[in-house]
Amino acid sequence: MNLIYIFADQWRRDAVGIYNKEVITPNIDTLAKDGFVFNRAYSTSPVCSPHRACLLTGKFPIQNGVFTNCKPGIDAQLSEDDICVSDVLKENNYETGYIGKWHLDKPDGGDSWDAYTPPGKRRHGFDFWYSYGADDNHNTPHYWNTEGKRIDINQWSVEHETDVALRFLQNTKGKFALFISYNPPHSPYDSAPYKYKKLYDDITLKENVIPKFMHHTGEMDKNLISNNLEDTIREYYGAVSGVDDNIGRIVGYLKDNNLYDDTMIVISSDHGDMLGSHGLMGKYVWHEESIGIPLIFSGGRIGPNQSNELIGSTDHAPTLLGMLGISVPEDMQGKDFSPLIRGERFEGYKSIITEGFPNSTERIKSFEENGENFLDYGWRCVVTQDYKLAIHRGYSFGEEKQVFLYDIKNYPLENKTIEDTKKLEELKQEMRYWLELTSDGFKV
Ligand SMILES: [Ca+2]
Repeated sequence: MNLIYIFADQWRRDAVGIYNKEVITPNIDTLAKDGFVFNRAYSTSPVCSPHRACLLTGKFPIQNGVFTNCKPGIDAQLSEDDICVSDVLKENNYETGYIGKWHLDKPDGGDSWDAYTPPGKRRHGFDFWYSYGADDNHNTPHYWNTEGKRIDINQWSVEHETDVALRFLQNTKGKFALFISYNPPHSPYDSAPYKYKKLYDDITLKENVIPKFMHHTGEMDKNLISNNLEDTIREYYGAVSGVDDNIGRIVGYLKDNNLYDDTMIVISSDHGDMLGSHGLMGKYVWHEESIGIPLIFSGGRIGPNQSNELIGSTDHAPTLLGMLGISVPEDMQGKDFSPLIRGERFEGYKSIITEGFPNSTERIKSFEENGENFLDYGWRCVVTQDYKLAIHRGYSFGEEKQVFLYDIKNYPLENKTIEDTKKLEELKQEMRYWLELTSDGFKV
């Protein structure tokens, strides 16, 4: 079976038509209807590079070393030595390809977050390469190709990357595994073609929206200074509809060329976007809008079915390999959910963990100057079917510890916390389980 893994950046779970009728995603809705839908997929560390490293290595941030975004001054990047799902696919004779945002290498210097990933080990088994590090100019994107040559383009990145993906598919000779990493609907929100934004008229704001528009890490949101939230959400949903339209082109190609039944198509994202909920924008926080992501397995004669099992970022790689009948490397920490997708006996998780760490050189320094390991701080959150516990020990040294216990079954908008000593202790115990498993020095 072939694999096409498509993920879009900053695309929250409830910005998909199957969860929110206001969002127009007919192609994804059809994949979902025919395929296997995870209703409770979570980003294990809801920010670009950490999710991506978890996705490819099947390991948690403390194990793979990517605790925050790869950016100037931060010592974090995907290790050459970690075995990624793509290394395993190449070893198993797949024609491998990566298109779009990578964001797993240290920047080349200066203020830019962008990075060139040279051919060789840093590409982790991906032979066909059409990618860049981090850059949000969605209408003037650039890429480095297989040979390492830089290419500059004047076209919406999602359309262009789909053109490149279709060319990849036309040129494949054997079984293939293609990863497509779209940057939109990531901000700046106003960059998708107008034909998509104009699909949206009245927008319903979620009841937990508070017009403050900060990032959880403390910065004001730059994208909202000259804009209003309704218009921003129109643009965000428009970008999602544009992603859907282009996913439709790929599915159409597979169907027209009798490849659909032999190709597993996975649709997902790296994390969500708060879009004003709880007064926040962006991600890097434990609320559902930030950590909840779409996850759909379709094509390849998969489904139809859906599940409320809890699944995290580290589980994608083992599950992809399981679905393709390839054994999972022993050091991948995630779980293979393929038995569940195939309808076989399966035992899921009682809870999953999601994590955020101090994210700037100044903040990291504040811990080091006080003899503390910064990786023991930030926040951890465990989610069960009905409850959520978040403990925040601060992004800088000396911040007061905060504890938030939510009843997400009865108050899914998380606009109130509950007090329940027994439940709190039960979830703390779950958190301790994950901290021990991941050799995490965070104190509950
Ligand atoms: Ca991201």
